[in-house]
Order: sequence, then structure tokens, then C-alpha cells
Amino acid sequence: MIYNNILQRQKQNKKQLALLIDPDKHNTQSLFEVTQKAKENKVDFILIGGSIISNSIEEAIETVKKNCTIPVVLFPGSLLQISNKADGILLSSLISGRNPDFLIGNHVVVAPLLKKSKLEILSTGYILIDSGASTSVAYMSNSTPIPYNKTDIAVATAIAGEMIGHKLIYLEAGSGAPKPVDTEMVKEVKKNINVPLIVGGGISTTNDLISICDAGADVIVIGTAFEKNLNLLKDFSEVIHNY
Ligand code: 1GP
Repeated sequence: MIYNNILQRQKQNKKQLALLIDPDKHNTQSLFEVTQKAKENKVDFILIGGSIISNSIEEAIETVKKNCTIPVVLFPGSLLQISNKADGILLSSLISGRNPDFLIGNHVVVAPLLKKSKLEILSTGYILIDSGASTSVAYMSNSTPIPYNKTDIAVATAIAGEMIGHKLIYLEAGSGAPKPVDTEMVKEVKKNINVPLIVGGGISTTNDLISICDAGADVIVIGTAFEKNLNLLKDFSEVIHNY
């Protein structure tokens, strides 16, 4: 259902806005505010997760779901961030890295649980790109990102990810990255794959957003920019939904 929507929108050459919520950056009141804004501005889906979470992910999902009907998709930074209360999960393999746990090991551990759940499984080839600063995801996954300008490596990685069978490719600069993934890289990756392309990390202005849309991203993920200024959601949503 979530994936079909993404495919449909991709076919119509429409973009989708995904709001990333890190439960540790919120309390119940701020979660209420953020979901309210997401609802008003027609966010397409909510990703929920973080590198380290000390707040309850289940409580955060419950609060979000109490306030809106936007699909909630887990974006787990660890095995502790799996919950049946969400609608789906980005089951990501960190294909830019060479750490077996993040390529397949963790997936094996949670597979039986996921099979029993009603979560929609969105198999994702997750590609981390160096954005000039070290990121939590690179450190926590003990993996090396693809260098910022090595478009050929990113393209080959995305092609391999699609060939292996991932339903989505995610180009990630890392949460709070000083700059987004290079638009040339986004363009080339887009040219070389058929599955929908997600781009996120370091997108902080409407200009960034427009450039990433123009380069061919199908789904754009925003977290930090909205944590800093929730009013940006309206502007970003207008860009995406009038695209
Ligand atoms: C991180 O791509 C997402 O996984 C969003 O990044 O927090 O920089 O928007 P930002």
C-alpha cells in the first residue's frame, strides 16, 4: 500500500515528502505539534527512528497515530526500534558499507518477527554519501561512506542494489549533514535505476529541495530542518505538492 503509492506517484512524476521524527528530540506536546503540522501540510509519510533512542518508540508512534492518519514507517537505527504499531518498515541494507551486520546480519535476527507482523516491508538499498562531516550513521554502522564526488561508485552501488532486488534506493548524506547529496550524483543515480529514489540528509532550504527534486528524487526525507523550524514544513510541502 505504501509502496504502491510511491510507485504511483513516481509514474506521475510527482514527488513525496517524508518527515523524519527522532523520538528523542520530542516530548508528547512537540510530537502533537509536529503531527498537526504534518497533517495540515499533507506530508506523505512519517519515518520514525534515530541512531540512539532512549524515549519509547512505541509511545511516539501511538502519539503520532492518535493525531493523524499519515502512514508511519519505521526507519530503525537498531534492532531495538522495531514495533508492530507502525504501518511499515524501511528494511534497509547499508549497501555502501561492508559491515555484514548492516548488510544482512541484523535482518536475519528480525526476519521471523517481521514475518509475523503486519508491517509492510520496504526493502531498501541504503547508500551513505560523505557530506564533509562525520555522521552518526557512519560511526554507528562502522562503515565508510562513498566519497562526495564519486558519482560512478554511487551509481554502480545503486545499480547493484536494484539488481539484488531492493525496491527502493536511498541516497543519504546523514542526518544534520552540512550539505545534501550532490545533485549530479542524484541525477546519475536516477538515470540508472528504475525503482523509486529516496534522497535525504542536510536538505535545509527550499532551494536545496528544488534542486534535489529537479535532479530526480522521488521521495525527499527531511528531519533536522523541521526540528529547527517547524514553519518550514509549509514551504517545503508547497514545493513538493506543486511540483
Ligand atoms: C536522515 O535523511 C534523513 O536519515 C534526514 O536528514 O535530518 O538532515 O534532514 P536531515
